Order: sequence, then structure tokens, then C-alpha cells
Amino acid sequence: MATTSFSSLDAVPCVWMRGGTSKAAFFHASDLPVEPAARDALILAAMGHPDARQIDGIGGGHPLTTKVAFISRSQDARADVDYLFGQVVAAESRIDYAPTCGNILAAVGPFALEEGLVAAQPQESVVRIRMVNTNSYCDAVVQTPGGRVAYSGDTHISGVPGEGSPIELRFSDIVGSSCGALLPTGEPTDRIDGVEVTCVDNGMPVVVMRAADLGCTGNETPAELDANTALKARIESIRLQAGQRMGLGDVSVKVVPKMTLVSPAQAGGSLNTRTFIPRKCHDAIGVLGAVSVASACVLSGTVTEPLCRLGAAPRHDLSVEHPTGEFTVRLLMDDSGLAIAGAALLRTARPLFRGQVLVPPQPLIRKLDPA
Ligand code: NQM
Repeated sequence: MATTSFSSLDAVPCVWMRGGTSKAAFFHASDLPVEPAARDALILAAMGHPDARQIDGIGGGHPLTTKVAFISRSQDARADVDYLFGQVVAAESRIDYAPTCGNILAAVGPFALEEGLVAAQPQESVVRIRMVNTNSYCDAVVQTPGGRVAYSGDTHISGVPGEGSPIELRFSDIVGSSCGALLPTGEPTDRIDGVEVTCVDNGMPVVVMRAADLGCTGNETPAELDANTALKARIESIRLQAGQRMGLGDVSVKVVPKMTLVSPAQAGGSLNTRTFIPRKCHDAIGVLGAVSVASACVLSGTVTEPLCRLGAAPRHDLSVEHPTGEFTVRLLMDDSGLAIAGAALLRTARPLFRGQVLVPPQPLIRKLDPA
């Protein structure tokens, strides 16, 4: 473990990065304890716990800003780097490694290039990433004019002010990433607690429900939905049962599956969404969450079928509307043109701060690393 000390605090190299509409603390895996319990004790102390506000740590007090990424060179011939994602649940002093995160994934390419894990090419650089949580792959295409990572550009993504340099994410092998099948229950529609749902996993396990079936318009603000405790209790009951049916087991302490309400598009897109991640409403929608919802849209018999507006051509570019704009997902089909083989989309990302995060020495780390 490569910590130095700052007075009586441990100092661990860390880069704070925005990836898409989320933020995470990035670490080299080699700077952290090898033993997972010791690593997690250090990370929880760094991010701030047990406290939802994370006042004694660097976490942002919101699920979208309390994420961590551990990066290392990959031993896998298909990848340059391994990306292990952790969703810090600060108030409960735990880190959920069940899901990956497609927004934070957008920052992995720039981190790998800036930190010398991958050599930058003169125009653009492809960083091949293994998403360790789901054992799936992504090629991130980063603009590197003159061999330097570009952060300025004219790509705008909903939910982030201004523009940045585009990072194209090309996913493969994400079908059934956590559940083993695109439709993990074997059915395009199931009924749980009297509500029709589509359970889908194309990169992220998601339960899709029609907003109207839960007494909503689907146009409510995240704050309005978060204040609706009766609705949230209904959604959590459905989630716990869907988790079992999707093969995820007891999901009461997991942040998957995510729960998405769908309704007709309001701004010319394919359909409108409100997503719970899983107990708080997202200000936008997760990257792989959007890919899974878009995938439900091109399958027959799903709850999205009567609501979704598919374009004529290209039929598989879907604009997923969300509370702060829209997210265009391109579904890549196999040679037969019938089965989903992957997905591609654009994000922006940038480093916000580079330095050392200062952490009170953790008893568990001291025990393992007496030196
Ligand atoms: O679905 C939020 C986010 C995410 C995850 C969440 C994500 C994804 O917006 O791939 O990006 O679902 O908790 O960062």
C-alpha cells in the first residue's frame, strides 16, 4: 500500500473526476490495501461515514457524487485497464460492488492516459476497459490531439453545464451483465404486486414500469417523487421481489436493480423516464441504465412497447428523455440484425482535482500493515 503520511493522517494519491453526470474518487488499485476489508475501511473513511452528509470526508452526500473507481493495468488480453467500481453507501458504512457505473466509466479513459497506464496516440486514443464488476468490456475513444487528452470541445450532455470533448463509449458483452440474460425472468413482462414490469439487463439490471400504473404522470420532478413515500414503498416492494426473480437474490442491501418509470416522450424523444437508483430519484439517468431501458424498447411484449416511439431509420438510435434532458443510446445489432450485440454513446469527463486524500489511520489497515 503506497500511502505516505501527513502529520498523523495517511495520505493516499487520489484524482477526483467527473464522468458524465456523476463524480468519483479515482485510485490506482496498487495504492490501496490488497485485502478488501482493509481497502474498504480506508475508502469509507476517505469518503466520510457513517453519515449521509459525509461531512468528515470527500463524498458529496448524494449517490451520484459518492462513487469510487479502482484502476489497474489489466492482465486480460482484451483490455488495457481493469476498472472496479464501488457505490459508497456512506450512511450505512458499506460499499456496493454489485453494479458497474457507465458515467464514471467515461472518466476511466482520461485517467488511464493521464496516469501513464496507456500511451496516448497523436489524434485519438482507444482505451480498452474491462469492467470488473460485471466482467464486460468497453472501448473508450478519447480525443488526444498532439498526444494530450483534450477536455474542451463542443459536446454537450444533458445534466452538465457547458460543453466538453466527446468520449465515445462502445460497449460489448454487456447483455445479461449481472443476471446472465437480457430478460432475466425469461419473460418480457411480469406482474409484481399487481403492476406489469419488464425486468431487463443490458449492462445494468433495471425494472421498467409504466408511470401511469403507479399513479404517476411520469413528468414529476425528482424532488416530488422523492417526497412520495407511499410510492417509494411500493417501488421498493416490487424491487425486492424482482431482484429474486432476476437471480440477484436478496437485494435489500444492493443498489441493483434500478427502478425506472416510463411514460410517453415529452420532447420528441423515444420515451420519457424517471429512475430510482434505487431509492433516490436520479436527476438524469445512468448510462447503462439508459442502455437497458432502450433495449426494452426494441423487444416485443415489454411494458415500453405501447409507449415508445421508435424512429424509422436508424431504428436503433433511441432518445431516452429524463428529468434534465435526454440521452441518446445507439444499440448495436448482431449480423442477423435481430439480436442486440452492444451499445455506443457519447459522454464527457474531466479531472476536477488531483492530490492526496487524507485519512485517519484505520485500525484494520494498521493491523495488516504494521510498518
Ligand atoms: O447506469 C447511477 C450514474 C449511475 C450509474 C445509478 C450509471 C449507469 O448516473 O451506468 O451511470 O444508476 O446509480 O452514474
